[in-house]
Amino acid sequence: MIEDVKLPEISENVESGVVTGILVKAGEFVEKESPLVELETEKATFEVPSPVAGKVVEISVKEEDEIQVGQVIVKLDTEAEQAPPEPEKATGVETIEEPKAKEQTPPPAQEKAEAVKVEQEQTPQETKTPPAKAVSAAPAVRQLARELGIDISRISGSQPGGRISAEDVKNHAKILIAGGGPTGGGRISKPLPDFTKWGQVERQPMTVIRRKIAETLSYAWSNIPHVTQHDQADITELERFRAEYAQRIEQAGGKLTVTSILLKVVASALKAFPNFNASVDAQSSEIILKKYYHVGVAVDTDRGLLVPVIWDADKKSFLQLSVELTDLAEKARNNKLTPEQMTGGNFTISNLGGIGGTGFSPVIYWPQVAILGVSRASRQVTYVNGELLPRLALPLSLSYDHRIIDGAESARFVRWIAQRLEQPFLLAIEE
Ligand code: CAO
Repeated sequence: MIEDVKLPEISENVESGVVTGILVKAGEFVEKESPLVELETEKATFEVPSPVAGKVVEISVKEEDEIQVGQVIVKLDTEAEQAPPEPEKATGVETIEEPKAKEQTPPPAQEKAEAVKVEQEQTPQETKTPPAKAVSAAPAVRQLARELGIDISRISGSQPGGRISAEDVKNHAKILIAGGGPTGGGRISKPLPDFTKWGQVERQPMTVIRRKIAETLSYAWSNIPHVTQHDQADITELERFRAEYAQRIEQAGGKLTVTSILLKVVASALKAFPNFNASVDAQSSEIILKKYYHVGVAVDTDRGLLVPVIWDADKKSFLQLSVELTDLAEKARNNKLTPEQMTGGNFTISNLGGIGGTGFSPVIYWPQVAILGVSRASRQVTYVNGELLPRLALPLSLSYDHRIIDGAESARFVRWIAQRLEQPFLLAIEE
Protein backbone atom coordinates (compact mmCIF):
# COMPACT_ATOMS: atom_id res chain seq x y z
CA MET A 1 0.00 0.00 0.00
CA ILE A 2 1.33 3.45 -0.93
CA GLU A 3 0.96 5.99 1.84
CA ASP A 4 1.41 9.76 1.53
CA VAL A 5 3.48 11.10 4.38
CA LYS A 6 2.47 14.70 5.00
CA LEU A 7 4.07 17.49 6.98
CA PRO A 8 2.40 17.27 10.42
CA GLU A 9 1.33 20.15 12.65
CA ILE A 10 4.50 21.93 13.75
CA SER A 11 3.56 24.32 16.52
CA GLU A 12 1.16 27.12 17.19
CA ASN A 13 1.23 29.83 14.51
CA VAL A 14 3.76 27.95 12.35
CA GLU A 15 2.16 26.81 9.09
CA SER A 16 5.16 26.18 6.89
CA GLY A 17 8.90 25.65 6.71
CA VAL A 18 11.78 25.46 4.25
CA VAL A 19 13.28 22.07 3.40
CA THR A 20 16.97 22.33 4.24
CA GLY A 21 17.87 18.69 3.78
CA ILE A 22 16.49 15.49 2.27
CA LEU A 23 17.52 12.66 4.55
CA VAL A 24 16.28 9.66 2.54
CA LYS A 25 16.75 8.27 -0.97
CA ALA A 26 14.20 6.74 -3.32
CA GLY A 27 14.20 2.96 -2.95
CA GLU A 28 15.49 3.12 0.61
CA PHE A 29 13.63 1.43 3.47
CA VAL A 30 12.87 3.74 6.40
CA GLU A 31 11.96 2.73 9.92
CA LYS A 32 9.14 4.34 11.87
CA GLU A 33 10.46 7.55 13.55
CA SER A 34 13.55 7.78 11.35
CA PRO A 35 14.07 11.29 9.88
CA LEU A 36 12.81 12.02 6.37
CA VAL A 37 13.64 15.66 5.78
CA GLU A 38 15.13 18.52 7.68
CA LEU A 39 12.93 21.57 8.00
CA GLU A 40 13.73 25.11 8.99
CA THR A 41 10.95 27.27 10.36
CA GLU A 42 11.15 30.76 11.80
CA LYS A 43 11.44 29.19 15.25
CA ALA A 44 13.72 26.19 14.86
CA THR A 45 15.40 23.65 12.61
CA PHE A 46 14.35 20.04 13.12
CA GLU A 47 13.96 16.69 11.42
CA VAL A 48 10.55 15.41 10.37
CA PRO A 49 10.22 11.77 11.42
CA SER A 50 8.38 9.12 9.45
CA PRO A 51 5.09 8.08 11.13
CA VAL A 52 5.36 4.59 9.59
CA ALA A 53 7.97 2.17 8.27
CA GLY A 54 8.18 1.56 4.52
CA LYS A 55 10.09 1.84 1.29
CA VAL A 56 10.49 5.32 -0.23
CA VAL A 57 8.83 5.25 -3.64
CA GLU A 58 8.83 8.99 -4.26
CA ILE A 59 10.29 12.10 -2.67
CA SER A 60 7.75 14.83 -3.29
CA VAL A 61 9.79 17.83 -2.14
CA LYS A 62 13.26 19.16 -2.84
CA GLU A 63 15.75 21.24 -0.94
CA GLU A 64 14.79 24.89 -0.47
CA ASP A 65 11.07 24.22 -1.15
CA GLU A 66 8.80 26.06 1.22
CA ILE A 67 6.22 23.49 2.26
CA GLN A 68 2.94 23.81 4.14
CA VAL A 69 1.51 21.74 6.98
CA GLY A 70 -0.44 18.90 5.30
CA GLN A 71 1.72 18.89 2.15
CA VAL A 72 3.02 15.47 1.00
CA ILE A 73 6.72 15.00 1.74
CA VAL A 74 7.30 11.42 0.56
CA LYS A 75 5.30 8.42 -0.63
CA LEU A 76 6.03 5.18 1.18
CA ASP A 77 5.21 1.62 0.26
CA THR A 78 4.24 0.37 3.70
CA GLU A 79 3.92 -3.24 2.56
CA ALA A 80 7.37 -3.50 1.02
CA GLU A 81 9.73 -5.94 2.70
CA GLN A 82 13.02 -4.59 3.97
CA ALA A 83 15.85 -5.91 1.78
CA PRO A 84 18.57 -7.85 3.61
CA PRO A 85 21.51 -5.55 4.39
CA GLU A 86 24.48 -5.46 2.04
CA PRO A 87 27.47 -7.32 3.49
CA GLU A 88 29.61 -4.17 3.84
CA LYS A 89 26.83 -2.21 5.58
CA ALA A 90 25.28 -4.85 7.79
CA THR A 91 24.34 -2.51 10.62
CA GLY A 92 20.68 -1.84 9.94
CA VAL A 93 21.61 1.82 10.37
CA GLU A 94 20.21 4.27 7.89
CA THR A 95 23.11 5.76 5.98
CA ILE A 96 23.82 8.94 4.17
CA GLU A 97 27.04 8.59 2.23
CA GLU A 98 29.36 11.54 2.29
CA PRO A 99 31.69 12.09 -0.66
CA LYS A 100 35.18 10.87 0.24
CA ALA A 101 37.64 13.61 1.10
CA LYS A 102 39.95 12.33 -1.65
CA GLU A 103 37.39 13.11 -4.35
CA GLN A 104 37.03 16.72 -3.33
CA THR A 105 38.77 19.77 -4.69
CA PRO A 106 41.63 20.53 -2.32
CA PRO A 107 40.97 23.73 -0.37
CA PRO A 108 43.37 26.52 -1.19
CA ALA A 109 44.62 27.64 2.21
CA GLN A 110 47.57 25.95 3.91
CA GLU A 111 45.45 25.20 6.98
CA LYS A 112 42.84 23.46 4.91
CA ALA A 113 45.48 21.46 3.09
CA GLU A 114 46.78 20.31 6.45
CA ALA A 115 43.30 19.21 7.49
CA VAL A 116 42.89 17.24 4.27
CA LYS A 117 46.27 15.61 4.74
CA VAL A 118 45.47 14.33 8.22
CA GLU A 119 42.02 13.12 7.12
CA GLN A 120 43.47 11.31 4.16
CA GLU A 121 46.23 9.76 6.17
CA GLN A 122 43.60 8.28 8.44
CA THR A 123 41.29 7.27 5.64
CA PRO A 124 42.49 3.81 4.49
CA GLN A 125 41.40 1.95 7.58
CA GLU A 126 38.26 3.96 8.12
CA THR A 127 36.82 3.77 4.60
CA LYS A 128 37.64 0.10 4.09
CA THR A 129 36.37 -1.43 7.27
CA PRO A 130 33.63 0.26 9.36
CA PRO A 131 30.18 0.64 7.87
CA ALA A 132 29.01 4.11 6.84
CA LYS A 133 27.12 5.81 9.65
CA ALA A 134 24.07 8.01 9.66
CA VAL A 135 24.92 11.69 9.65
CA SER A 136 22.60 14.41 10.79
CA ALA A 137 23.64 17.88 9.60
CA ALA A 138 22.18 20.78 7.64
CA PRO A 139 23.23 21.12 3.98
CA ALA A 140 25.23 24.27 4.77
CA VAL A 141 27.15 22.34 7.43
CA ARG A 142 27.82 19.46 5.01
CA GLN A 143 29.03 22.01 2.48
CA LEU A 144 31.38 23.56 5.05
CA ALA A 145 32.82 20.13 5.87
CA ARG A 146 33.32 19.42 2.16
CA GLU A 147 35.06 22.76 1.64
CA LEU A 148 37.41 21.99 4.50
CA GLY A 149 38.05 18.52 3.12
CA ILE A 150 36.64 16.86 6.24
CA ASP A 151 34.76 13.57 6.22
CA ILE A 152 31.63 14.66 8.11
CA SER A 153 30.85 11.12 9.23
CA ARG A 154 33.87 11.29 11.56
CA ILE A 155 32.61 14.33 13.48
CA SER A 156 30.79 13.95 16.79
CA GLY A 157 27.72 16.18 16.79
CA SER A 158 27.12 18.28 19.90
CA GLN A 159 23.46 18.99 19.12
CA PRO A 160 20.50 16.92 20.31
CA GLY A 161 20.51 13.48 18.71
CA GLY A 162 24.16 13.88 17.72
CA ARG A 163 23.36 16.45 15.06
CA ILE A 164 26.44 18.20 13.70
CA SER A 165 26.63 22.00 13.75
CA ALA A 166 28.95 24.34 11.85
CA GLU A 167 30.78 24.89 15.14
CA ASP A 168 31.42 21.13 15.45
CA VAL A 169 32.95 21.12 11.96
CA LYS A 170 35.20 24.08 12.80
CA ASN A 171 36.27 22.52 16.10
CA HIS A 172 37.07 19.26 14.33
CA ALA A 173 39.16 21.17 11.79
CA LYS A 174 41.03 22.93 14.60
CA ILE A 175 41.79 19.60 16.24
CA LEU A 176 43.13 18.20 12.98
CA ILE A 177 45.23 21.28 12.34
CA ALA A 178 46.58 21.19 15.89
CA GLY A 179 47.62 17.59 15.37
CA GLY A 180 44.85 15.88 17.31
CA GLY A 181 42.22 13.48 16.07
CA PRO A 182 39.67 11.01 17.27
CA THR A 183 41.80 8.01 16.50
CA GLY A 184 44.90 9.14 18.25
CA GLY A 185 46.16 12.64 18.21
CA GLY A 186 46.99 13.15 14.57
CA ARG A 187 48.99 9.94 14.40
CA ILE A 188 48.34 7.84 11.35
CA SER A 189 45.97 5.08 12.34
CA LYS A 190 47.26 1.80 10.97
CA PRO A 191 44.88 -0.60 9.25
CA LEU A 192 43.65 -3.27 11.63
CA PRO A 193 44.40 -6.92 11.01
CA ASP A 194 41.54 -9.17 9.97
CA PHE A 195 40.56 -10.54 13.40
CA THR A 196 38.14 -13.04 11.86
CA LYS A 197 41.21 -15.08 10.91
CA TRP A 198 41.54 -15.98 14.59
CA GLY A 199 37.94 -16.22 15.74
CA GLN A 200 34.47 -14.74 15.73
CA VAL A 201 34.12 -10.97 16.16
CA GLU A 202 31.28 -8.50 16.38
CA ARG A 203 31.43 -4.88 15.21
CA GLN A 204 29.51 -2.26 17.15
CA PRO A 205 29.24 1.37 16.07
CA MET A 206 30.49 3.80 18.72
CA THR A 207 27.72 5.87 20.29
CA VAL A 208 27.88 9.64 19.96
CA ILE A 209 28.96 9.95 23.59
CA ARG A 210 31.67 7.31 23.16
CA ARG A 211 33.04 9.10 20.08
CA LYS A 212 33.03 12.41 21.92
CA ILE A 213 34.86 10.84 24.88
CA ALA A 214 37.40 9.24 22.51
CA GLU A 215 37.98 12.52 20.72
CA THR A 216 38.34 14.59 23.90
CA LEU A 217 40.66 12.13 25.64
CA SER A 218 42.81 11.52 22.55
CA TYR A 219 43.26 15.24 22.15
CA ALA A 220 44.17 15.76 25.82
CA TRP A 221 46.49 12.77 25.92
CA SER A 222 48.41 13.78 22.84
CA ASN A 223 48.62 17.50 23.60
CA ILE A 224 49.23 17.69 27.34
CA PRO A 225 52.42 16.30 28.90
CA HIS A 226 50.85 14.40 31.81
CA VAL A 227 52.53 13.52 35.09
CA THR A 228 50.68 11.92 38.02
CA GLN A 229 51.56 12.71 41.63
CA HIS A 230 50.38 10.19 44.25
CA ASP A 231 49.68 10.86 47.91
CA GLN A 232 47.26 9.76 50.60
CA ALA A 233 45.16 11.45 53.27
CA ASP A 234 44.30 10.11 56.71
CA ILE A 235 40.49 10.49 56.71
CA THR A 236 39.79 8.71 60.00
CA GLU A 237 38.47 11.90 61.62
CA LEU A 238 36.69 12.98 58.44
CA GLU A 239 34.75 9.73 58.41
CA ARG A 240 33.53 10.51 61.94
CA PHE A 241 32.45 13.95 60.78
CA ARG A 242 30.72 12.39 57.76
CA ALA A 243 28.83 9.86 59.89
CA GLU A 244 27.81 12.59 62.33
CA TYR A 245 26.29 14.89 59.70
CA ALA A 246 25.14 12.30 57.12
CA GLN A 247 21.55 12.24 58.34
CA ARG A 248 21.17 16.02 58.41
CA ILE A 249 22.38 16.26 54.83
CA GLU A 250 20.21 13.35 53.76
CA GLN A 251 17.16 15.22 55.12
CA ALA A 252 18.06 18.10 52.80
CA GLY A 253 18.12 15.70 49.82
CA GLY A 254 21.86 15.15 49.49
CA LYS A 255 24.53 12.65 50.42
CA LEU A 256 27.62 13.71 52.33
CA THR A 257 30.39 11.75 50.63
CA VAL A 258 34.13 11.94 50.11
CA THR A 259 33.42 13.55 46.74
CA SER A 260 31.13 16.28 48.05
CA ILE A 261 33.64 17.10 50.79
CA LEU A 262 36.42 17.17 48.21
CA LEU A 263 34.50 19.71 46.14
CA LYS A 264 34.89 22.25 48.92
CA VAL A 265 38.50 21.33 49.67
CA VAL A 266 39.49 21.45 45.99
CA ALA A 267 37.81 24.83 45.43
CA SER A 268 39.89 26.24 48.32
CA ALA A 269 43.04 24.58 46.97
CA LEU A 270 42.45 26.20 43.57
CA LYS A 271 42.34 29.61 45.28
CA ALA A 272 45.58 28.89 47.12
CA PHE A 273 47.30 27.53 43.96
CA PRO A 274 46.14 29.68 41.00
CA ASN A 275 48.21 27.72 38.45
CA PHE A 276 45.83 24.79 38.89
CA ASN A 277 42.83 26.98 38.10
CA ALA A 278 44.17 27.86 34.68
CA SER A 279 44.31 27.01 30.99
CA VAL A 280 47.21 27.18 28.57
CA ASP A 281 46.81 29.28 25.43
CA ALA A 282 49.44 27.57 23.31
CA GLN A 283 48.84 29.90 20.38
CA SER A 284 49.62 33.10 22.28
CA SER A 285 51.98 31.46 24.82
CA GLU A 286 49.87 32.74 27.70
CA ILE A 287 48.47 31.21 30.85
CA ILE A 288 44.84 32.09 31.49
CA LEU A 289 44.19 32.36 35.23
CA LYS A 290 40.53 32.07 36.10
CA LYS A 291 38.95 33.97 38.95
CA TYR A 292 35.99 31.64 39.37
CA TYR A 293 35.96 28.16 40.87
CA HIS A 294 33.76 25.74 38.95
CA VAL A 295 34.64 22.11 39.64
CA GLY A 296 33.61 19.13 37.51
CA VAL A 297 32.92 15.64 38.83
CA ALA A 298 33.36 12.54 36.63
CA VAL A 299 30.19 10.46 36.81
CA ASP A 300 30.08 6.86 35.66
CA THR A 301 26.89 6.24 33.65
CA ASP A 302 25.81 3.29 31.54
CA ARG A 303 26.25 5.48 28.44
CA GLY A 304 29.83 6.40 29.39
CA LEU A 305 31.66 8.99 31.42
CA LEU A 306 29.94 12.37 31.90
CA VAL A 307 31.33 15.38 33.75
CA PRO A 308 28.73 17.73 35.26
CA VAL A 309 30.13 20.92 36.74
CA ILE A 310 29.41 22.46 40.13
CA TRP A 311 29.65 26.19 39.61
CA ASP A 312 31.13 28.45 42.30
CA ALA A 313 32.02 25.52 44.52
CA ASP A 314 34.02 27.91 46.73
CA LYS A 315 30.88 29.82 47.69
CA LYS A 316 28.81 26.78 48.69
CA SER A 317 28.49 24.92 51.99
CA PHE A 318 29.07 21.18 52.41
CA LEU A 319 25.30 20.83 52.54
CA GLN A 320 24.71 22.72 49.28
CA LEU A 321 27.52 20.87 47.53
CA SER A 322 26.20 17.50 48.66
CA VAL A 323 22.67 18.27 47.47
CA GLU A 324 23.89 19.63 44.14
CA LEU A 325 26.25 16.71 43.49
CA THR A 326 23.53 14.16 44.30
CA ASP A 327 21.19 15.96 41.92
CA LEU A 328 23.70 16.28 39.06
CA ALA A 329 24.94 12.67 39.37
CA GLU A 330 21.33 11.48 39.20
CA LYS A 331 20.64 13.68 36.19
CA ALA A 332 23.79 12.34 34.49
CA ARG A 333 22.63 8.77 35.02
CA ASN A 334 19.10 9.54 33.78
CA ASN A 335 20.32 11.41 30.69
CA LYS A 336 18.84 14.66 32.02
CA LEU A 337 21.92 16.91 32.07
CA THR A 338 21.76 20.04 29.93
CA PRO A 339 24.88 21.08 27.95
CA GLU A 340 25.22 24.10 30.29
CA GLN A 341 25.50 21.75 33.29
CA MET A 342 28.57 20.19 31.68
CA THR A 343 30.48 23.32 30.77
CA GLY A 344 32.68 25.88 32.49
CA GLY A 345 34.72 23.54 34.70
CA ASN A 346 38.25 24.54 35.74
CA PHE A 347 39.30 21.30 37.42
CA THR A 348 37.86 17.80 37.72
CA ILE A 349 37.48 15.24 40.50
CA SER A 350 37.32 11.60 39.46
CA ASN A 351 36.44 9.31 42.37
CA LEU A 352 36.64 5.60 41.62
CA GLY A 353 36.76 4.71 45.31
CA GLY A 354 33.15 3.53 45.40
CA ILE A 355 34.23 0.76 43.02
CA GLY A 356 37.74 -0.06 44.28
CA GLY A 357 41.40 0.30 43.34
CA THR A 358 44.51 1.64 45.01
CA GLY A 359 45.49 4.33 42.47
CA PHE A 360 45.22 5.36 38.83
CA SER A 361 46.41 8.04 36.41
CA PRO A 362 43.43 10.14 35.30
CA VAL A 363 43.58 11.98 31.98
CA ILE A 364 43.27 15.76 32.23
CA TYR A 365 40.01 17.17 30.93
CA TRP A 366 41.34 19.69 28.38
CA PRO A 367 41.45 22.75 28.48
CA GLN A 368 41.90 22.24 32.21
CA VAL A 369 45.39 21.65 33.58
CA ALA A 370 44.84 19.13 36.35
CA ILE A 371 42.53 16.39 37.57
CA LEU A 372 42.32 14.68 40.96
CA GLY A 373 41.83 10.93 40.93
CA VAL A 374 40.55 9.36 44.15
CA SER A 375 40.74 5.64 44.94
CA ARG A 376 39.27 3.44 47.63
CA ALA A 377 39.99 4.36 51.25
CA SER A 378 41.46 1.45 53.21
CA ARG A 379 42.38 0.70 56.81
CA GLN A 380 46.14 0.89 57.45
CA VAL A 381 48.20 0.56 60.58
CA THR A 382 50.04 3.87 61.01
CA TYR A 383 52.40 5.42 63.56
CA VAL A 384 50.58 8.29 65.26
CA ASN A 385 52.47 10.05 68.07
CA GLY A 386 54.65 6.98 68.57
CA GLU A 387 51.72 4.59 68.61
CA LEU A 388 50.63 2.06 65.99
CA LEU A 389 46.99 2.79 65.23
CA PRO A 390 44.45 1.65 62.61
CA ARG A 391 43.76 4.64 60.34
CA LEU A 392 41.66 5.11 57.22
CA ALA A 393 43.86 6.19 54.28
CA LEU A 394 42.43 7.78 51.11
CA PRO A 395 44.65 7.46 47.98
CA LEU A 396 44.90 10.64 45.89
CA SER A 397 46.36 10.75 42.36
CA LEU A 398 46.79 14.15 40.77
CA SER A 399 47.51 14.30 37.03
CA TYR A 400 48.81 17.71 35.99
CA ASP A 401 49.97 19.57 32.91
CA HIS A 402 53.74 19.62 33.23
CA ARG A 403 54.01 22.56 30.82
CA ILE A 404 52.88 24.98 33.51
CA ILE A 405 53.00 23.01 36.76
CA ASP A 406 56.25 21.78 38.24
CA GLY A 407 56.56 18.55 40.21
CA ALA A 408 57.24 20.34 43.51
CA GLU A 409 54.15 22.50 43.10
CA SER A 410 52.02 19.44 42.38
CA ALA A 411 53.31 17.71 45.52
CA ARG A 412 52.49 20.81 47.59
CA PHE A 413 49.01 21.02 46.04
CA VAL A 414 48.06 17.41 46.87
CA ARG A 415 49.61 17.71 50.35
CA TRP A 416 47.52 20.84 50.92
CA ILE A 417 44.37 18.91 49.99
CA ALA A 418 45.39 15.93 52.15
CA GLN A 419 45.94 18.21 55.17
CA ARG A 420 42.47 19.78 54.79
CA LEU A 421 40.91 16.32 54.61
CA GLU A 422 42.83 15.37 57.75
CA GLN A 423 41.98 18.59 59.60
CA PRO A 424 38.85 20.08 57.98
CA PHE A 425 38.74 22.89 60.54
CA LEU A 426 41.71 24.42 58.69
CA LEU A 427 39.25 25.41 55.99
CA ALA A 428 37.10 27.26 58.51
CA ILE A 429 40.16 29.10 59.86
CA GLU A 430 41.37 30.09 56.41
CA GLU A 431 38.06 31.32 54.94
N1 CAO B 1 36.78 5.28 49.25
C1 CAO B 1 35.93 4.47 49.93
N2 CAO B 1 34.59 4.53 49.78
C2 CAO B 1 34.11 5.44 48.92
C3 CAO B 1 34.93 6.31 48.19
C4 CAO B 1 36.33 6.21 48.40
N3 CAO B 1 37.18 6.98 47.74
N4 CAO B 1 34.17 7.08 47.42
C5 CAO B 1 32.92 6.74 47.62
N5 CAO B 1 32.88 5.73 48.53
C6 CAO B 1 31.71 5.09 49.05
C7 CAO B 1 30.70 6.08 49.53
O1 CAO B 1 30.96 6.49 50.84
C8 CAO B 1 29.43 5.28 49.39
O2 CAO B 1 29.33 4.36 50.47
P1 CAO B 1 28.01 4.35 51.40
O3 CAO B 1 26.88 4.11 50.44
O4 CAO B 1 28.28 3.22 52.34
O5 CAO B 1 27.95 5.68 52.03
C9 CAO B 1 29.67 4.47 48.15
O6 CAO B 1 31.08 4.41 47.99
C10 CAO B 1 29.07 5.04 46.89
O7 CAO B 1 29.42 6.40 46.78
P2 CAO B 1 28.66 7.33 45.75
O8 CAO B 1 29.04 6.95 44.38
O9 CAO B 1 27.21 7.28 46.07
O10 CAO B 1 29.08 8.81 46.11
P3 CAO B 1 30.29 9.73 45.76
O11 CAO B 1 29.80 11.10 46.01
O12 CAO B 1 31.49 9.38 46.53
O13 CAO B 1 30.60 9.57 44.24
C11 CAO B 1 30.35 9.88 41.92
C12 CAO B 1 29.80 10.19 43.29
C13 CAO B 1 29.43 10.54 40.92
C14 CAO B 1 31.75 10.46 41.79
C15 CAO B 1 30.42 8.36 41.72
O14 CAO B 1 29.16 7.79 41.89
C16 CAO B 1 30.96 7.96 40.37
O15 CAO B 1 30.26 7.96 39.36
N6 CAO B 1 32.25 7.57 40.37
C17 CAO B 1 32.91 7.08 39.13
C18 CAO B 1 33.69 8.19 38.45
C19 CAO B 1 34.47 7.67 37.28
O16 CAO B 1 34.00 6.85 36.51
N7 CAO B 1 35.71 8.12 37.15
C20 CAO B 1 36.59 7.61 36.13
C21 CAO B 1 36.82 8.65 35.12
S1 CAO B 1 38.22 8.34 34.18
O17 CAO B 1 39.27 9.41 34.78
